Amino acid sequence: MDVSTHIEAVHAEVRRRNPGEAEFHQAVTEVLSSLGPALERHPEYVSGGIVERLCEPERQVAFRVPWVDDQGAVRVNRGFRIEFSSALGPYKGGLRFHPSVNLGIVKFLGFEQIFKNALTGMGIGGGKGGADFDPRGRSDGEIMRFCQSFMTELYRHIGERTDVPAGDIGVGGREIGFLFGQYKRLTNRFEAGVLTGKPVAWGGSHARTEATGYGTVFFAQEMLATRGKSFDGRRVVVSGSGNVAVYAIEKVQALGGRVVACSDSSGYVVDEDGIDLELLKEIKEVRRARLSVYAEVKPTAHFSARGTLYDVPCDIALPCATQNELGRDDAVALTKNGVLAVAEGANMPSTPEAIEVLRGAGVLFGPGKAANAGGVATSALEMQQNAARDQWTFEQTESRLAAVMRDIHTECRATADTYGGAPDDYVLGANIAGFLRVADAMAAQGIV
Ligand code: NDP
Ligand code: 2IT
Repeated sequence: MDVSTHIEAVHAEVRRRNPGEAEFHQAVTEVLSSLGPALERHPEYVSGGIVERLCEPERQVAFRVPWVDDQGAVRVNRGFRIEFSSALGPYKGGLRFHPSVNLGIVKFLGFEQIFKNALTGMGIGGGKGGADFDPRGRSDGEIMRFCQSFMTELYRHIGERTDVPAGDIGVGGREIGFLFGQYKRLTNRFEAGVLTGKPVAWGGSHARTEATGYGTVFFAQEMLATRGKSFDGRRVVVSGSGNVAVYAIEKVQALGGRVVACSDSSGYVVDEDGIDLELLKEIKEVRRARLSVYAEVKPTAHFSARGTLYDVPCDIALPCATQNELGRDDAVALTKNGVLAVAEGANMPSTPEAIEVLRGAGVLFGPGKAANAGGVATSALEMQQNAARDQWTFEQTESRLAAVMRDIHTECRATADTYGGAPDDYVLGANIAGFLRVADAMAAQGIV
């Protein structure tokens, strides 16, 4: 069978077998559309059924999560853990708590995670999980009871050598603490390496909190450097105002850029003075309030509940909120305003149509599985420190993160070049480089 027929057959089977899972289809389509040149050179991957096997998760767990709210009412959510690929190491990937979570969302995230984790070069497989639980407006007690109930099922599926969850949307240090406490109670083991993103005081790694946002900026910095440019003096917009966005903003500012806009699900703020990061952290992380409060407090800022922050003129855009938040019209607005680079801090934030517009206009485009790999890479560094019962300094850890991001950038370019793309085709480079690492391991491990 020729390669394109093979890819189309796998694609058709994925659509048939996973009906209605639009985001999963989108993630698979994006990867498969890059793999032709790799499969042409490696016919053994076609005969070995590598791509078919990669598109089917090794294991999918879905479970009931019952809990009691502060009024005494019984609530029921659905929890998931998709253990997608263990070719390179224990399943690894975050947990997302958001009302939009469903099987298709968790599978798209788990699928992306396989290639992202492979790109880090760090011996971690791919997985993802979460629940359709909405943490917004919930008390600490409710969050704790939910996390305990979630872990009461999840604990039997995870372990430091089996599957190592971490945070994602709606899951940060507070939730990881509650999840870890319940795991420890159920197993009677202080197994530090079973979760990453732990607080620094009891097994966490320095710089893990910052890692995804910092890493995205490091990746963008590398892309800009290939054209003799940098963040210094540049206007930047960063979507979202959660973990990834906040630390992306921090690093952009440290590199001399001016972040003029950020957002949350209720709208966006423009502050021509540059976003006041301490104020933003106070509002989002301490008060857990809406972003509109920022503009109520800061006279130079205004909040808009309509439209999109991609209309704000900028040199660099860092989408750090959620999937499919940057559409075709946003990409057109960005290119009209002369954007130089877009690096994805979020997972799959740009639609395929948006990517086409950006790449067509010659904009540097860093896809999430390369640009946001710094978070999971630093999780792998956390696992390493846990295994050695050691803790590195912030500086040591950050310099390891910076090196990983540089290496991923170099590998994406070299791979794109080797497989017939332009060196700045980071989509082709990331997909093929990640795929080859996983495919080699799968081929060596037999049909499992
Ligand atoms: P947080 O929960 O800390 O922040 C999420 C941010 O995105 C919030 O500002 C939130 O707004 C906004 N947001 C979430 N859902 C939507 C939506 N449907 N529409 C508009 N805005 C939305 O999550 P993270 O910062 O950790 O994650 C952000 C992205 O980065 C996700 O795509 C995640 O998968 C990805 N990522 C995260 C990593 C990590 O280490 N945490 C690693 C790699 C990727 P609001 O507060 O109003 O809900
Ligand atoms: O999407 C991601 O890479 C994450 N949410 C982080 C995963 C991890 O295991 O640190």
